Amino acid sequence: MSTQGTTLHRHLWQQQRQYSNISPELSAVLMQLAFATKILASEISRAALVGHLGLVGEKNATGDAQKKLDVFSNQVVMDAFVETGLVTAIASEELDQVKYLDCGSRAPYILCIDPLDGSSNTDINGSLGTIFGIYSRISDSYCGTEQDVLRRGSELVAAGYVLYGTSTLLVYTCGEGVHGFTLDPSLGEFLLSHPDIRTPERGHLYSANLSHASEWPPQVQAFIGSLTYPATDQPYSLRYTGALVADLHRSLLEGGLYFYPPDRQHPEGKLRLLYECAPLAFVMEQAGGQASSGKERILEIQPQAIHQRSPLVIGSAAEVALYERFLNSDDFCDC
Ligand code: AHM
Ligand code: MG
Repeated sequence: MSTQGTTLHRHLWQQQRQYSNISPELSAVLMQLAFATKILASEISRAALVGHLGLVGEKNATGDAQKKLDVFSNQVVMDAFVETGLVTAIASEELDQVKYLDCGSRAPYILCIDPLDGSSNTDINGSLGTIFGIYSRISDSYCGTEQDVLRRGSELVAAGYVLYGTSTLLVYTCGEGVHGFTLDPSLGEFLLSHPDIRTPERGHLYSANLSHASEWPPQVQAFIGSLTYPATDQPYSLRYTGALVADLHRSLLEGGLYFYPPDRQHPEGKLRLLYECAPLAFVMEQAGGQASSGKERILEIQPQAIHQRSPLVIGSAAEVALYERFLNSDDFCDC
């Protein structure tokens, strides 16, 4: 089948006809996200020209210094859903509390979002991302409740990310495979470029911030040793951009893994479960890979708070399983 010229809209229409779990409203949520991210792609590309680089001087809910582009991105996402009747609640990295929209509208979905992932890259023209997860509303209340938001990743109905790199790429899953769309800026359309993505069973790349290695458990240090000085195989190469979406995307296409274990500054891990770990875990599992905290499957973790953090190891099934074997082995610890 030729994929040339398949817009995101047409693809969703076709998927909707094929799979009953993809409702017209869910497609509409994905189209609104695509619209918001087109605005972000445009703004990111000219941020240096319009004074949108640098800090705003505030910290967000999880203590990170907010960039001007963080605040802008969050606002664009909020504006994309106000008065649509599609989304009743939004949990965002940039908001202290859950934002309830369109109370009483019976809006069917919940959105968990990191509007601008990798924001340390804004001022150096590095890769950035947006990560999103969508749940069906379960409460019957007027506005939706926090219980609608605090859900296991296994309940996600859709998830994905947008990578703002050399091109802008939207990758999503509704549980029926993983599909990628490249933004054609001349048309202003996301066009299908990566149908039915499958991640390789293993790879030869890993992504991690090794500056924290001395603070990681000895099992993780031993794991890195096994990648760098393997007994038989070729050594793994390190690739780390500082943007989870960009590193994850490389693992998705080429195999390998990304991991962010707990360290002194982040005893629970750095990455947030609801709007970073779980959506990307859903994508990775749908593509044939795995995602874990090291101890349990990310999609099985019940969140207790909207900004809850988790350790993350995500990527090819073989490497994630190997990481877990190391982490859970007594051979390398003082225990
Ligand atoms: P952010 O959402 O505030 O940008 O934080 C998440 C980012 C990830 O994209 C990236 O992999 C990681 O934090 C980088 O952290 P570090 O600078 O500690 O390596
Ligand atoms: Mg992030």
